[in-house]
Amino acid sequence: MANSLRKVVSSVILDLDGTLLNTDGIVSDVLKVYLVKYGKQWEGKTAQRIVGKTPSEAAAAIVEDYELPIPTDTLMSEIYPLFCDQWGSIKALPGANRLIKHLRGHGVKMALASNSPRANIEDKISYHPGWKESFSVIIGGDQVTAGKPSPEIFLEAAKRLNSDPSSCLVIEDSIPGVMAGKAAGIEVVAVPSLPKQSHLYTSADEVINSLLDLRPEKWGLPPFQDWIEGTLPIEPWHVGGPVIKGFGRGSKVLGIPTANLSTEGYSTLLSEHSSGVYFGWAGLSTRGVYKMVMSIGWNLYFDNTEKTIEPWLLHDFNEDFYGEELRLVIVGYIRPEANFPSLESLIAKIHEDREIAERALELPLYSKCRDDPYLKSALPVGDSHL
Ligand code: ADP
Ligand code: RBF
Ligand code: MG
Repeated sequence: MANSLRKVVSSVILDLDGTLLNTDGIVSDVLKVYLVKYGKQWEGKTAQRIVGKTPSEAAAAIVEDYELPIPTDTLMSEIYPLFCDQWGSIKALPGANRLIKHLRGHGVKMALASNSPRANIEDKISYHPGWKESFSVIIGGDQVTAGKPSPEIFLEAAKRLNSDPSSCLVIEDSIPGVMAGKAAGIEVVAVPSLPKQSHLYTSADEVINSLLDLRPEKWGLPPFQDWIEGTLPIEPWHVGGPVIKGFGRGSKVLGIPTANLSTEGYSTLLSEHSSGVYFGWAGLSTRGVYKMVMSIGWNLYFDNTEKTIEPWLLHDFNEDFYGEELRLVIVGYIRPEANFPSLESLIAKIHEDREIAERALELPLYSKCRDDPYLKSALPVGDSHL
């Protein structure tokens, strides 16, 4: 926090795309298809140039980057219907529903302030039950004279909430959004939507990895009550496939083997989950069901180029099991992925994670998921002694 005299926040102003909604996936899906028409190929790095911009600024950046032979207006009118078709399939980001429910339940005033046009905001949130009613103020980029990074949209939101900027908190994923919030004199928590970007967010009061890591009490807001013994229960999700050779450094470098799955089949699933340390149950087709702790992400210490899942099965196998079907039921979250200064500190932290997971998985809330049929279906028929 910028100063030690803590201000008490009474209102929260949220950005929509990239903060509450996983819009980035849709943007790249649409552009991938659209650019083919002009004989161009979508490059992931363009995402960095358009995140947080107004539609016309984003369109101008695309025309420039891909040297398209059309004016910005043409691009906008051609691409708009493609976006409209996608709005129903934009998923809420991890922790978004939880945060909205929490703040609403505690009577914290909430505004939505987005660079996208008001009508589009309404369309997008209409697919998410309870969202529209939770915001007493909604402002689109077309309702102010200048979008973010201008502070105007946040100042207007604060005004309509009847709150002084000093008693507001802005939550934003983009750099223009963070700049706008700071220029408005508001404290800003940044949740970067693009990976490995946190060093660019120096003007934010705090940078967190995902909404799951927000600690409202740091801002004088009511704390979440759902953490249990160092873990956060999540809606269980499944992933599985044959165990493949990964990076080969788990057992060798860390003394902690991690059973890799091929990322090919589940890159979309992975993009829907924040990087970080999770835990749950692992079923191995010819063996049984085991406790499991894992990392999702780029494993910053090793700086992978791909987001991976690396589950450590909490059992001594004394052998490899490549090719075997592995099923995971992920039930809880422990912490964000961190960049450790030394191998020793990384290893120590992973062992702490293991202890937290081992203990938590005894709680009825988590232990009942051991019976998930998804795990059983990977096991040999009639194997009931497990
Ligand atoms: P790689 O990722 O290249 O497979 P690792 O050094 O990470 O190499 O070792 C992981 C492999 O070790 C797994 O694929 C599995 O076959 C084996 N293994 C043995 N014990 C475990 C365990 N407890 N958890 C995960 N994998 C294990
Ligand atoms: N790697 C990191 O760089 N940062 C982490 O915070 C991190 N947390 C991990 C937590 C668990 C429970 C496990 C099993 C691994 C974690 N790793 C982390 C990844 C570790 O570096 C990974 O096992 C190697 O990449 C081996 O391939
Ligand atoms: Mg591995």
